[in-house]
Amino acid sequence: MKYLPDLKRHALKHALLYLAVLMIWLKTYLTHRFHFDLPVSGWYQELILFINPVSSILVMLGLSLAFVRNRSYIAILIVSMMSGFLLFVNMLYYRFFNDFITLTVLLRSTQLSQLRGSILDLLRPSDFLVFVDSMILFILIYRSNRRSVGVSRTHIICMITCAVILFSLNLKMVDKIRPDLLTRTFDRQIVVKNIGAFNYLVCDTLITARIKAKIVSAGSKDLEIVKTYVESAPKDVLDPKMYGLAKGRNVFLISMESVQSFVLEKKIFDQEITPFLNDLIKNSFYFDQFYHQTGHGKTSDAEFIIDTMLYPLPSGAVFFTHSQNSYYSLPKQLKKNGYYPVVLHGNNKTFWNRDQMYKTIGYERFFSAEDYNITEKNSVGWGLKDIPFFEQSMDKLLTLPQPFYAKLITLTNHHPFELNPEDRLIPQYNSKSKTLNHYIETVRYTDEALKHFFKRIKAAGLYDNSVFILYGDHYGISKKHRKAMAEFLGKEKLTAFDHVQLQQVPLVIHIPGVKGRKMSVVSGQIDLKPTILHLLGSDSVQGLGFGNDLFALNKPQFAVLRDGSFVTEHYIYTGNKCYRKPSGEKTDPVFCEPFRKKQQNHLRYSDKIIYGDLNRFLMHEKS
Ligand code: GP9
Ligand code: MN
Repeated sequence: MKYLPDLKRHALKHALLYLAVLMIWLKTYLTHRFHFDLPVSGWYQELILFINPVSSILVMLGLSLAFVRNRSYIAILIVSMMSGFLLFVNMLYYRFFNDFITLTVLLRSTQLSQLRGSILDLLRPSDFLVFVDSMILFILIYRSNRRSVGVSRTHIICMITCAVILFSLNLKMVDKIRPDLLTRTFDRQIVVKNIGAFNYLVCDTLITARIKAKIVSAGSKDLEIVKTYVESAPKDVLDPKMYGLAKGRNVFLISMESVQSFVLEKKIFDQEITPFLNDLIKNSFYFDQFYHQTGHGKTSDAEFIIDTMLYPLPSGAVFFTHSQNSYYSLPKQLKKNGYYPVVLHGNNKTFWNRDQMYKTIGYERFFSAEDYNITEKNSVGWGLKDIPFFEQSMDKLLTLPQPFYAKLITLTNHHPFELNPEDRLIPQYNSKSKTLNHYIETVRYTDEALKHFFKRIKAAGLYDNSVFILYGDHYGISKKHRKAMAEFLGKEKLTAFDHVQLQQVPLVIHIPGVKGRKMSVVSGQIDLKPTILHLLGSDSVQGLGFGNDLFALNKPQFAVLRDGSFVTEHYIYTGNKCYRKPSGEKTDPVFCEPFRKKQQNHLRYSDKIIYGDLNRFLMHEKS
């Protein structure tokens, strides 16, 4: 009780500081809630959104007070104005780009200057409310005769400590619904929703600084090492029957969400899971030993591998971490050959940082969620269903200059594999894993969507002059479901060997007018860039990379997975053990040894190219 008067005196003395915290907090929350379109559902997410601004506000105030301790009121005013400015710019930026500001964007003038042109159109009177607290504070400070109340070092330490505790609490709460949010960043919208725009700006700046430091420390000597290695590999001996076979045709590159090879040519209750694909592969080049090589970046990793002929990173999504690097990419090279490269995908454009990375990689246009008519009726699970996605994509494709290189990314067959009753086209499988049972249904739906799409393409007269490349992006059924998978595959149990084999995803290259055949060649997504370029009649593959033309007469039977496992014609290496194919028996590691060096070099040098942004030196050499 005897502390009460002390507390009261303390509160009165620091009233302005508390008032500032409250006002900045409130305006930040309200801006996040009502100006950004953040998908908040349920009280828990609402609570996270409400509390997440406090830690960053305390840090800003603490630091500002530490710098101008004898002018504490001015320090408070500066923070209030600065937070208002950041919110203001973020609101305008969000309205224009549907995305949040990062330091890279703030420092790179191109995007902000785009904004400058339409600033008047974007402004709303309510935007200025973010400066009301600064005005109130200014009046209060002006009216009082003082410019400062003593803020001790202890106060400042207390504020920063509170901020750290609050931020940790914030992350703990988020971890319950989004594990590894920061290390496995996949969507800026979701990160901002969970930690707030200020914290995001700081985290992104720190991560970017660490990445930049690595890039700066890399030199052209590193490039020489990698170059020597890559150039020492045997050159592709091209198959003259395949080279230029699809020259001048439009390219449809279709990413089939989570489709693994085990569903193809397979029946349940006497019904095919992928009837359309099963028919298509009869008239196509079908690669039945093709592996996905993705890591944390899942779909985006697959896209990265195909477009750059580099491996994704051992941790994090390269689409997020290295979207500012220089890349020799498939879209850029195709553009030089007169192609128009585009991407079509019915999800948010910020997901996997696609909006930024696609610019870097050289796409001319990205049709994302905002370009599609997405309603509750035509959506399920992650968003727009595959059939309406393909249907709406058709109208967009017809407006494109030809020849085009169009990547279409499907979505319905995404975990947790939800489907509306009317889209269930196969009886439900009856394993103990609900996930596997639902997966089979959604794969069947995606197969149907592909059938419709091909029909529409034929009707639009686009079919004959096109080439179609369909690939599974990564696994959909994780190790967790191994019991049900073993039962599905008619095995007693699944071994590490089987697990690697389950990383096979379908690759179908369909060239209308060409019969095609089954291609049993051990290969991976990394091989697609040279394959596509050669099919289109481009003989040089620009940039350093690790793939080989799938039709090359000397194609090495080799695929490296991102976890370090690898597959050769006769062996599989995983978890430091060597297995013989096809039996899966463990065998002497000496058999795998000759390929192990190659696997290590591939991953090590690919990482080196990305971490050191080595292509910039190569581009410099060439210019
Ligand atoms: C999201 C879609 C799915 O846009 O590509 O992403 P995933 O989780 O499979 O990487
Ligand atoms: Mn995916």
